[in-house]
Amino acid sequence: MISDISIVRLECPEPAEYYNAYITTPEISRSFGSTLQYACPTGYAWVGGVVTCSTAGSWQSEGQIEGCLVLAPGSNCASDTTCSPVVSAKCKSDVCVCPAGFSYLPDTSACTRDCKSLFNSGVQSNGVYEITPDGINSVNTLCDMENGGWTVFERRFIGNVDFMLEWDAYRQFFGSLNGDFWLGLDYLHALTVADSDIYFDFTTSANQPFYARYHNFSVADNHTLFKISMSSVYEITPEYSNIRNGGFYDHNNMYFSTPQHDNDISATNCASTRGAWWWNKCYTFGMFLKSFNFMKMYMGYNDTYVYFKETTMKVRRTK
Ligand SMILES: [Ca+2]
Repeated sequence: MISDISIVRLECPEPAEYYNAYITTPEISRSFGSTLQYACPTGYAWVGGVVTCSTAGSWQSEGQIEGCLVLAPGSNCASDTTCSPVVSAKCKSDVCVCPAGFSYLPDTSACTRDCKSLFNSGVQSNGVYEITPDGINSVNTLCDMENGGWTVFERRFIGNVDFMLEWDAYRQFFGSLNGDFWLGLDYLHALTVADSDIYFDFTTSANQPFYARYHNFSVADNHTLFKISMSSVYEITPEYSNIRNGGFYDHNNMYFSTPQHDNDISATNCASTRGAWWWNKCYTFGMFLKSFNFMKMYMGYNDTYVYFKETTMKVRRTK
């Protein structure tokens, strides 16, 4: 008769991989009590200590494993205070490091990731700054500091940059930071992994300001076709408050489309005539990526459109 059989692990699984990290232990044993020593390339520090195969059958560290973090100047430290000349730096594993996902920028002597972290470091002037949205790759963009550190991902007020482009172009930066530009969908995804707001800061062709702000905004990655989501909470210029379905909110859960990548929910191909956007059925908020003279928004009644001569789109982490 077979009695209860419980499966007992006799060793740990293959060691986990951490970005940038490599194992320096000469011979890896997976039996209980064995230890692993991870290390990182120059400029990074391993935070997680020695990793041991526990009798529970899993690799564990005495501290929390955070992987390879970017070193901040300050060499050895005893507490966060020792690292404090570098804004946001922390003392971990006896060295000063930037938080996960942040990098160190010597110009500002701060650990940074986006315009908000620069703003929190004390940078107060609007301008072009280097940011690292994914914590690895850096890119220059415009920061709106006077409103609290918004990262600008689109600006169009001159009209000399062609926005009628395809998928791969929209994934990356194009244009000029002195003029019209698009930051890139991969960066926009990285910037909105943390809870964020999106803000549309426009000027109508009649020289009137228009704004709209949507909360809990995020952009998925390339595999998910840069699908957007947001909450139904939004603020908009009062005179446009009766815009159809909340304007941009009408595009909630839509995928990004370009002329040759029709991911919209229309029987037609919105992007082929209107330019790239998170199209739904070719209407409402977003007819401005085709040509500079067609930056317009459908109001949803009486075939009314609002035309814009300047558009700025930006995002900001809420925490
Ligand atoms: Ca379609």
